Amino acid sequence: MGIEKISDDGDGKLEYLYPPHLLQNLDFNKSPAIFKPKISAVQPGEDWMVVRPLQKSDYDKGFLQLLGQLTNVGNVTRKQFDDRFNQMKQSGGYYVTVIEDKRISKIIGAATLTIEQKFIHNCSLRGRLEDVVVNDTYRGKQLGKLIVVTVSLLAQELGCYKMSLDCKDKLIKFYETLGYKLEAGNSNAMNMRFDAPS
Ligand code: 16G
Repeated sequence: MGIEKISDDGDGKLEYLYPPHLLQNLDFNKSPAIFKPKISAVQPGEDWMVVRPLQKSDYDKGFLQLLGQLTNVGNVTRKQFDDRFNQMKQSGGYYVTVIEDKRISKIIGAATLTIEQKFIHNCSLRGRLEDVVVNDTYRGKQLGKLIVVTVSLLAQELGCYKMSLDCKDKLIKFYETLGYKLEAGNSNAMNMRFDAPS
C-alpha cells in the first residue's frame, strides 16, 4: 500500500474557509425548489460529487477557471489567492461553497453567501448570493439548483432576515423557481462601475 497523504495538511491546503458541519443539517424540504430526483448538500446524487466549503487547494482544482465562466477573473497568483482566502476567513461572513468532481479533482460548481451585519431589523443579518457558476458540461445534474439552494438555506440557518441577488435578466425565471422574487416597486439592481467597462 502506498503512503496515505490525505490527512497530512501541514501547509493548510485542506483547511476549510468555514466549518463544513454547517452544510450537514440543511433541511432541503424548506426550499420551494423541486429536485427530481431528490438530492441535497449531503447527498448530491452521485458518490463522486461533494458539496463543501472552499479550500486553498481549490486553486489547483480549477476554481478560478470556473469563475472565469462567469466574468473576468484576471491572473490571480497562488499568493493572492491564499491571502484573499485568509482575509475572508479572518473577517468572517464569507461562505464560498463549491461542488467537486472527486474523480478528477475539479471544481464544477460554486456559489458564495456573503453576510452583512445590520443595525436595522433589530441588528439583523442580510445575505447576498454571489458568484454562482456551474460547469455546463454537467448539465442535467441539477447542480445550479443544488448550489444555490445550499447557500440560501445556509443563510436562513445563520439567521439572515433576507437573501438578495442580482443576475442577468434571462436567469430571473430560474431564481424564481428557487424562491427568489422580484418585489413590486423594489426590483431594481443598480450599479456604479469603477472598473474599466468590459
Ligand atoms: C452576477 C453574479 C454576481 C457576480 C456578477 C459578476 C449571481 C447571482 N450574480 O451578477 O454575483 O459578482 O455577476 O459580474 O451569481 P460583473 O463582473 O459584471 O460584476
